[in-house]
Amino acid sequence: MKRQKRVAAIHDISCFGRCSLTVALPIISSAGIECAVVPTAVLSTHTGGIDGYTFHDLTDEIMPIAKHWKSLDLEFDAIYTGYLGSFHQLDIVSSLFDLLGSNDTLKVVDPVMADNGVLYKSFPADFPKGMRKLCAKADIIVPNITEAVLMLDEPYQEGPYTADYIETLLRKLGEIGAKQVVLTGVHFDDKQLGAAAYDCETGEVEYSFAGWIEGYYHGTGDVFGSALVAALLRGFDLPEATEEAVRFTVGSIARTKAAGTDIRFGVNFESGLEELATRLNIKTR
Ligand code: PXL
Repeated sequence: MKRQKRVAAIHDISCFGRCSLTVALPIISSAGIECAVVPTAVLSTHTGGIDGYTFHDLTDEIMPIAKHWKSLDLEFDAIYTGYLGSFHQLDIVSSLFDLLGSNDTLKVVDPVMADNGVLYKSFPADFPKGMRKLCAKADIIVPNITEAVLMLDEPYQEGPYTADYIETLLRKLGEIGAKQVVLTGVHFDDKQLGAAAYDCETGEVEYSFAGWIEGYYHGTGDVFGSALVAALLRGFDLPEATEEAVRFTVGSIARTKAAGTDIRFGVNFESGLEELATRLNIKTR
């Protein structure tokens, strides 16, 4: 039997609301991949539209956890980062990449900080500059369109977009330094929504779309990123992994919409895990 793949997922724990680690851990595990976690903070809920949340910062725990793992000679096939709450955390996670990453470690950075044209209110206006620096150390970055334009210091434009606009964005994102880019929130009309997978070396772009479901459902970026990481480690190439992540995310949104759940409570990804596991286990490398 092949050695089981191992991911280090570095996100906060939002105790309620299905995002960050409460999403990454089950999704990655369901694909048969070991998921070690570095919790960067504990919040009672995420910060997206829910007031009064508690927040306990764990920045000072990050390097001690990483150093202990290093002393155990643990190796990671991927390091996957999401919501990081401060410039200090960005710097620490950058050091963690150096400490725990090897040439064989896939570094996936989802620059979680904004959506729908606006920076989350917990971040200062210059935060995208710091996130851009971390993205430069990644192999794959997974921004949405808002995060992309903020890192490129460009104005946000509402969709629908043209292929020319998206591919120009992808090329500029490629110049940040990662080898591959997955841009989410891509739409050329109001019927389909999806993602573009871009290989910076070959310049190849592949799109994956699914039927558009109205409404802004919280945590979908983390569902998408986690499924993407899981598929990549199961041996899917970037366009294939992007397609799996789009399918899984849209399925999760559709179930949530059908149930009439509060959009702030995250999406029902749980009921899709069995199908995801079946689809991803088809390929093993
Ligand atoms: O899903 C992204 C996310 C993760 N963690 C926290 C958040 C958000 C988005 O608002 O607030 C704490």
